[in-house]
Amino acid sequence: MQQYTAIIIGSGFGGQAAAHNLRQIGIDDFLILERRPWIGGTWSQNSYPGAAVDVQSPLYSLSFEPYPWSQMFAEQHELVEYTKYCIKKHKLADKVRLNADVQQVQWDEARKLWVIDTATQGQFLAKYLINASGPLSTPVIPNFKGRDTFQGTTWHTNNWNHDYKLAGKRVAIIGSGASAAQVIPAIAPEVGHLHVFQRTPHWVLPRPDRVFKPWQRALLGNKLIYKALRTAIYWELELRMLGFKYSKLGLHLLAQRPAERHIKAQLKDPKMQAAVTPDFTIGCKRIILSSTLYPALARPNVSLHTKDDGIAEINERGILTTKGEQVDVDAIVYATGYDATDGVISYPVIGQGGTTVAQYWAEYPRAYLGTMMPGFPNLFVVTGPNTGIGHTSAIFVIEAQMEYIRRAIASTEKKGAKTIEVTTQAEADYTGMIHREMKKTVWHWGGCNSWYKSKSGHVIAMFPGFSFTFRQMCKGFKPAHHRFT
Ligand code: N01
Repeated sequence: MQQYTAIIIGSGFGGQAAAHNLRQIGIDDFLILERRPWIGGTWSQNSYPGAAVDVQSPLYSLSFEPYPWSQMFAEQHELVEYTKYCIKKHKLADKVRLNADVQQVQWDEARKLWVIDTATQGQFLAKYLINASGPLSTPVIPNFKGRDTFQGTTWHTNNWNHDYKLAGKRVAIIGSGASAAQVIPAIAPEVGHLHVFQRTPHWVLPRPDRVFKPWQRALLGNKLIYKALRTAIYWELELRMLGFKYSKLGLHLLAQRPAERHIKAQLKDPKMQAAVTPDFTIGCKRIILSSTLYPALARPNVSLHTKDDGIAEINERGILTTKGEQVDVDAIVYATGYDATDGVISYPVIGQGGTTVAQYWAEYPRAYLGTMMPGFPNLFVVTGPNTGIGHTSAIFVIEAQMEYIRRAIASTEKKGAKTIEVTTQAEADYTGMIHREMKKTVWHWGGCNSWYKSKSGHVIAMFPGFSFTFRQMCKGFKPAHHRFT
C-alpha cells in the first residue's frame, strides 16, 4: 500500500494545475492517477476529425504556462503538444501512474485518510484527494431500439475509430452538439454520403479563427504580450455574461440576431434555414462556433434528418426514420454527448459514516464553491457542480478552484490539522445562492434541455455569474466556513 500527502485523479489540465498548486505550497509528495495508458485529459481522448478548442487558445491555456500557438483556436493535435510541453517542463511524467483506473475511494475515519482502490494498480492512501477526472469523460450512447442489431461499425466521438476508412462510405452521425458540429464538416468531403440526425438544432456563430504568422508567434513568446492578449480576450468574452444573465435584449441583439444572419448568409434554401433554426434562446445550450458546419450540411452528399424525420429504430442495415424511410449505412457515429449532469464523478466516493457522494447528490449535485462537500473531509472536486462556464475558458475556472484548494490545504497544514471539511451550513448557503442566481440566467429560462441540467431540473453544470466573481470567492478563503480537526 502506497501513501501520499495528496493524490490527484486525472492528468488533464485540472490534474496538471492541481500538481502545480500543490508544489506552490511546498507539497511534492503527491501522485497523479490516470486511467488511460497515456498522460493528458479530454484533448488527448477526443481525437475525432475536426476537434479543436472553441475558446481562444491564449486564454484557453494554463495561466502559468504561455505558449506560441499556431492559430487562435488550436486544433486537437496542438493541445496535445501543449499538454506534453507542460508535463515535460513541470517534470510531471514521474508523478503520473498510468493505467490506474480508480474503482472506488473511501474515507477512513480512524486513520483520517482516503483509501483509493484501482482496478490493476492496487490501493493507495492519501491525506488529501483531488478529483480532476473531468465532467465530460463518461460518453453516453442512448439505448435506441434495436441498437445492437446493426451489422455495420459504430463508435462514439469520444473514442474515434481511426482504423475505419471513411472514404466513399455511407455514414450516419447522431447528434448536433459541439462534437457533431466539428466532425460533420471534417468528414463530409470524404464520405460517400453523410446522414446527420439532428434532434434539436443548436445556435451557431461564425468562428473568428486566424492562423498566427511567424512574427506573431514570436510575440506570443513574450510573457507580457501573451498576458496582455489573454487579458483582452478575457474581458471581451466576459461581456457575454451580461447577455446570459442581465440583458435579454443584449443577448438577442448581440448574439441571436448575428446567429440568425449567419444561417441566412450560409444557407440559401429556406427549408434548410428553418431546419437549423433553434426554438430556444441563444446561450441556453452551448453556442457552437463554426463557419463550416452550414456549408457542410448544404453539400449534395449530406442529408439532414430533423426531429420530424428522426430515429424510430436502428436495425441491421441502418436507421429506420419516424417517417418510415430506411436509411442504409455502413457506419454510425454517436455524437450523443456525456453523462455530465448527475455523474460528475464516475466512481463511488464513500465519505464519513458510509455516505456516498451519489447519496449526497440524490436530489441534485451540489458543493461549496463547486469543490467541497460536508461529510467528505479533505476531498476536493475540480470542475464539480456549478463550475461550468458558457462564455469563457474552463481552464480559468479550474485555476480559480485551485485558489481555494491551495488555500484550504495550506491552512490545514499551517494549523497542523488532520482534516478540513466545509460546514453543512456554508454549503447550504452557497448552494441556495447559486440556485437563486441561476433563475436569472438563460440556462434556466432559455427554453431548452441540455446537459447543464440535472434530472431534477436544476441547472447544476453552470456558475450563474461572472467568472471573476467565482475567482474572487475562491480567493477569499473563509476559515469560518470550515471545520478543522
Ligand atoms: O454533446 P452534447 P457534445 N436521440 O450533449 C443528441 C464540450 N465540447 O459531445 O440536443 C437523438 O452537446 C443531442 O440532442 P438534443 C462542450 O462543452 C467542446 O456535442 O438533446 N439525439 C445533442 O444534439 C459541449 O457542450 C468542444 O436534442 C440525441 C447531441 O446528441 C460538450 O462538450 C467540442 C439523443 C449531444 O450533444 C458536449 O458536447 C466538443 C437521442 N436519444 C465538445 N441523445 C469544443 O471545445 C442525445 N442526442 C469545441
